Amino acid sequence: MEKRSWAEPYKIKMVELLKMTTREEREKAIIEAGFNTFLLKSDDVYIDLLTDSGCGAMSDQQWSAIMLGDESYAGSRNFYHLRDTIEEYYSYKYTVPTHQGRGAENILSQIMIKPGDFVPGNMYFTTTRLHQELAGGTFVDVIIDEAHQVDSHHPFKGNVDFSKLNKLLEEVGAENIPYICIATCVNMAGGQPISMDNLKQLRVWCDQHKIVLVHDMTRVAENAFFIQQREAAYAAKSVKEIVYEICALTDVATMSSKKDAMVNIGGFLAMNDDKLYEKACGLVVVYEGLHTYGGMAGRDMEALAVGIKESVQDEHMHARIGQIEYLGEKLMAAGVPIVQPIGGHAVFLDARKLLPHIPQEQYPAQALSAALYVESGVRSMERGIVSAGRNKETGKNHAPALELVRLTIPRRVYTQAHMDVTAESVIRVMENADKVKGLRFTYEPEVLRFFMGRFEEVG
Ligand code: P61
Repeated sequence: MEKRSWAEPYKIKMVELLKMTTREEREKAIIEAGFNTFLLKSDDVYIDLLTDSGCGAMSDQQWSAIMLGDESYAGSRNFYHLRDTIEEYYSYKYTVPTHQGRGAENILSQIMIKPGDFVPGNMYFTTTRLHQELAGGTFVDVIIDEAHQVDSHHPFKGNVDFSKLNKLLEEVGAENIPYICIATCVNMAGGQPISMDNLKQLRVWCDQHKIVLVHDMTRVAENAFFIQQREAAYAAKSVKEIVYEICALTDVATMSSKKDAMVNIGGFLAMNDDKLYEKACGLVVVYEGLHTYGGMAGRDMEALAVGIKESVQDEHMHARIGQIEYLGEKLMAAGVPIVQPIGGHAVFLDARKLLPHIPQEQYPAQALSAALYVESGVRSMERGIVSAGRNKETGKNHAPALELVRLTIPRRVYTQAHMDVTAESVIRVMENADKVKGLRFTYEPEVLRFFMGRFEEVG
């Protein structure tokens, strides 16, 4: 009975057939892909846990919305529906659509950051930090220490450490901090939430120092669910109410709609300040498209408006997080080291513990991710030293404490049996861990090297 408690609040109407491959085929494919799962062809993948981005299953309501696309160049009715939905569900008054999250990050960074600025945040995210750096800023990590510890059971590892934030303020002054960027359900920490209490304190801090509070709301509904489960004052509130309250505490939002909101493509920048909106409109026409479509088709804006409504339903979120916990608990029961508590969008394997014989400079998480693919056709993503890249000043590798492999669960796509197969595959790799070899770069791109970098085995 317990196992079924998170059963999905939907049934399957259409399926996509998967190709099964042999071990020999996968060994060949991973060498051709330079031991980088981003470079595999999806046809060679059985269970695709690379990401939860843009690969969720849309509902019949969303597919119907696609047929209501108004593809007028200017003033599409789908834009107005989307704008009103964002205000209703997320509180933000002005919306600038973008092709995806990083489009919004680009515009925001260019408008708000001047060279020499510092931008604090609750752990780095790859594209977010890069856009801050391209605008001349420096990212500063102000997340609590527990977020960097795999074994810490802190219920809100996404929280901000105010001593770190105040130290930065003293060192550089409020005039050099254009904003603080807070992610809900922090991706690189393992999908870990920030508490409402911490966010409220942050609101006070921002008001005190007149610093803008930016919200990376890519996974806000997942964060809201954890607040409902873990923060006593919110136990009786709906995910929808909590989502609204989180957003209303912040000034500006960047969104990759490809995650929580379950569309295949899309994003937006949203805000309440009319001056900022004016500036954003000035830039969106340069990089994305007219301010009433940004980088999106009318049909995609319509599907997004529907996706937003579906994403905040309690029963949806219960099943969503339930599935991730199911996989995580199965792995823990078999002794597989994973990030605790189990997070919002993925289960994160601890590559340091799984492959203690591979030093971090030989990219253990990259090697583990490749080995898991060869074992069973399950595709995962490295989230360790390769993803962290190099320090922009010194050129040295960032060496993060977290050396992880992310098993990311797309929304409404895979079944419990797929989770079982995934767990069995990870366990088999763990049993043969000593056979996994370290890697070295054969091609290292200058930025976001994890996307297209290539490797070979060491020794
Ligand atoms: C992901 F390997 N995430 O998790 P865009 N903020 C946050 C995200 O999670 C995010 C973006 C902004 C992806 C896709 C991806 O290093 C990587 O719509 C919290 O992807 O532009 C995206 O939104 C950017 C995978 C992005 C990566 C960067 O799989």
